[in-house]
Amino acid sequence: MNWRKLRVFLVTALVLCLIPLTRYYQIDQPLIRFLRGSRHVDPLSLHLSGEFVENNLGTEQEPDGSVTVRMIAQQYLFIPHCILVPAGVPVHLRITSADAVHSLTFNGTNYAVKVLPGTISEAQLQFPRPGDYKTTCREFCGAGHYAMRSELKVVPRDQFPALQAGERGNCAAQ
Ligand SMILES: [Cu+2]
Repeated sequence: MNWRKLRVFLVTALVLCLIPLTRYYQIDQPLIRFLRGSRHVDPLSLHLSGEFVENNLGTEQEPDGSVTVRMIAQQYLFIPHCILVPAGVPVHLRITSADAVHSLTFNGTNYAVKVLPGTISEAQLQFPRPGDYKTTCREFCGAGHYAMRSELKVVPRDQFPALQAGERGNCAAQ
């Protein structure tokens, strides 16, 4: 094989490798899915099955006193729209996107969580004092990006367990 042929071969091989990369979201990748493990979710079926179905979203009390918050970010809202957590306890946030890349930020804090479709973003948060925080999307995600806001309500720690299970999930009832 002479150098010219080798060069043509290498360029062709490179181009053939680049095509699948540009079609990243259109191919099924069993190996990547396997390596990603449990953090992988299908953005198209979030509302149908799995961890992010509607009645599983919001705040859940864990046996050790901490809470887990599950959310979905989508153009142009966060679900649930208003979340409720107790003050001074660890908050495990699990959030995924139904469409574009978003970024959930809690105004007045340093917390910012990048949210990507196809994977679960996890963050450990803690809010020392009761209060209301505005949450906004800080990643330009489309025409309605600037309206993508929601709320976080931090209630006193002893008040939270007294709430009914249905009232803990989000602050719509408050
Ligand atoms: Cu957004």
